[in-house]
Amino acid sequence: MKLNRLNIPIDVYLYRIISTNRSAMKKYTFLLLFSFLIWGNTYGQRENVITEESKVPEYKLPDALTLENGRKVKSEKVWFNKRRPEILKFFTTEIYGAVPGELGIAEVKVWEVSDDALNGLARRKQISLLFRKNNQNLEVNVLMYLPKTTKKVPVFLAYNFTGNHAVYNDPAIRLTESWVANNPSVGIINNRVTEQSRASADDRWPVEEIIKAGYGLITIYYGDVDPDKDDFSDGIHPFFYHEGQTHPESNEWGSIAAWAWGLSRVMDYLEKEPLVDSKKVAVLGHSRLGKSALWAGATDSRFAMVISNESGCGGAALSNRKFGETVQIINTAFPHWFCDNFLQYNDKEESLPVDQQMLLALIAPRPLYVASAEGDQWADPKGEFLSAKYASAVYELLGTEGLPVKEMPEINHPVMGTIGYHIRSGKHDLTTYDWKQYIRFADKWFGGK
Ligand code: GTR
Repeated sequence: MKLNRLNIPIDVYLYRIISTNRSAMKKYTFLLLFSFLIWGNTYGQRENVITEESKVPEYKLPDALTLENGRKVKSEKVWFNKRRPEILKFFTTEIYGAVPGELGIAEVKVWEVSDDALNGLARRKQISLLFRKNNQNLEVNVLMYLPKTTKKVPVFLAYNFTGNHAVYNDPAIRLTESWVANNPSVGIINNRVTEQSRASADDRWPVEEIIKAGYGLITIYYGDVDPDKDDFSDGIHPFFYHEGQTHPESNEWGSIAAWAWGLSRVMDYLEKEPLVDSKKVAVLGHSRLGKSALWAGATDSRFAMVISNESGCGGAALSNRKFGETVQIINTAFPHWFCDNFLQYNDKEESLPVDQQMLLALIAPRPLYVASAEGDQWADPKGEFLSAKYASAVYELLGTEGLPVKEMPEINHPVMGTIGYHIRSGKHDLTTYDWKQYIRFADKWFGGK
């Protein structure tokens, strides 16, 4: 991904133009590209993006272990019965948005099962989960690579960004037919993928290593559930509209909550899948999909482990530090990710009664891994670390260690308690180094092969 000198992905700026004004984009491509590059480079100064630690404002974090009525939480019972529901309610109605109803899987279509994937090393299974309501249909394609054993296997469940066919060089993987953001360099044209798109993201998915370590990989394209554009007429949202409605209510779900909902529906399926140990599902996501994985872990305790890879603002990073991407910036660039109520907190992070350490605390006492990258200052690595550190108070109350260190570890020195953390060298990405740590973490908590 191309970055400017503030490490702000340029796709943030181009994204909105591509998705909202495609004909203008075609006509003025070069002019737009040029002006947006300039904009990207000066954005930091114009918007006062904080990129130095000395500029971080003083802040006082809301306390996960103090009830709204001011009393301290001192027992597991008060945490689970009172405080956790308070926090969950706030995140639900003011940040990510509530799912407006229930909708189960109408049908599971099995496309194929093969025992001969990865040169005989793995099983491959491709299915679709079909959702139906009021003449509307949604198809979520699930790709599974599983170790060949007679036992049910632990798995990593993760969304991919451009379609299942992009994760591995395997001609048997079905090409997605969903809308995908244009990227001619990997053959995505007119929002449709082509043969050229195969394996275009395979550097993010070390499938063979995952299988050899004894884990399955289950992946879905996030756009199957909700295409990533500021358009609430497609994806899962319209399934729940009352007559005449075209947009969720201000306390109802944005796209992150929709993607988290999709992960839970895959979990519904996995509970019935004989090849998978549904008690050992680690939900993982990178960046915006890391935000979704965290929200899925917070709202659905069936996920036994949660892994946030560089999820940043609205994910693991503390909002009150206002370092790198802020609430205002994210709500402006991606107005569809959160619920509309969240707009009230633009540039008013200090008025939030929660911060993101409390999102992490909702996952306690389940194992949680937060990862940062040195070159990803936009996501505020220190804010991600501090969030994991402060969430530990809840883990400790629940009788488990949380993060095993108090200071931020050195680059490429992972630490692993019930909460794991690393900051690696390199840029904003999901790398084999990251996966190696997640496999070690899963070995620690799921018991290895
Ligand atoms: C960026 C956005 C981040 C992060 C990232 C990604 O453009 O500012 O919050 O989610 O996208 O998903 O790659």
